[in-house]
Amino acid sequence: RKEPVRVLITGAAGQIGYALSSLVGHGELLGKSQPVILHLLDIGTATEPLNGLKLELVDSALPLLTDVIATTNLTEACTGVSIAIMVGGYPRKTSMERKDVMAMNGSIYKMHASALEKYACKDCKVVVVANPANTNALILSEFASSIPRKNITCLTRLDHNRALGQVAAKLAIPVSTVKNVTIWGNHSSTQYPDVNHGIANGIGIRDAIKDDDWLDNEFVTIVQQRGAAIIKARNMSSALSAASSVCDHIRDWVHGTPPGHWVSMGVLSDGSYGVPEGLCYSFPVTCQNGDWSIVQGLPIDARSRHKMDDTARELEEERQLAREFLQD
Ligand code: NAX
Repeated sequence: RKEPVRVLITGAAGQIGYALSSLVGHGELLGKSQPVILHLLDIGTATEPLNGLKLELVDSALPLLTDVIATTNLTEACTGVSIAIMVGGYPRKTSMERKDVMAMNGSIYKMHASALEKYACKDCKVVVVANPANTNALILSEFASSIPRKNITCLTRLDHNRALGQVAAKLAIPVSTVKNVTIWGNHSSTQYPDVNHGIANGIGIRDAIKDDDWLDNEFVTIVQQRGAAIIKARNMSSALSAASSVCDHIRDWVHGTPPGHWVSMGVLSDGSYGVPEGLCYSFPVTCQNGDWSIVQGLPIDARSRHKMDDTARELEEERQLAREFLQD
């Protein structure tokens, strides 16, 4: 039997944490043969639901779940973890843009960064889910400088999966036959869901759908606004799909992407595709041996260039706001 891996979920008493901890216990994060010890962190006001979650996990009798540590102590939560899933923070409510929640979350991410730096494994892989996810990840990387920058990412896989789902629905084909869409940029309404290099049923998505107008307009808007549509429908933000996408993100990162497939991840830009260096920007990536690399050489047309630059500009503004806020 393999040694258990310690997995941290912050904000575990929230609605994503509720769905995610069960998926992790079922092996959706690290595979069906990898035992895990769940470290569930939340704040004092959430102590009761946090403990309730632990009771439910015990009652689920999950064979892969070696132990559950439910705590409001940041040091205990971070100690020895090699995967950190950062969900804790204030969720976006209807009519709130990500910038509105930035001030609330910036200071949390600074504090969590210091704790991870001190107590987590040195090669800990981090995915930030809490919004503004890209900028929280950037803050984390700046304040946890001993964790390799490559190990700090943010979740745009939900947007990627939403794009796959929309293409599959339009063509009435299984989602498993659609691949290689790309989410560029920010996990916000400026993100650019790009199908120009995507494949559906073995042919280019544009050739399969034969409706460039839909792909260039309605499709982009649906994907960009999907989070808002879920909030409108549920009166709560996405939880099940977010939890499922976190598992996809980490599993592909750790176990690798299948040959010929790429996925979208928010990673620190090395300047690829003219994206300003150091921004946490969503790119097309492949993963191998526990490392991601940006897919290189995709041709970018003028329309795409414009949208990629717009979302980069928003991230630069967020970075500036974060710097000002964290200096105060
Ligand atoms: P919830 O409000 O249900 O849960 C958040 C939890 O975080 C709460 O239990 C709260 O007590 C806890 N928390 C607050 N401050 C904390 C701290 N300092 N340390 C530890 N825990 C703390 O929100 P939920 O719906 O689960 O969403 C969580 C985050 O994910 C939000 O920021 C949300 O905007 C973001 N999302 C990001 C997505 C993405 O694709 N990147 C999609 C889904 C989601 O909207």
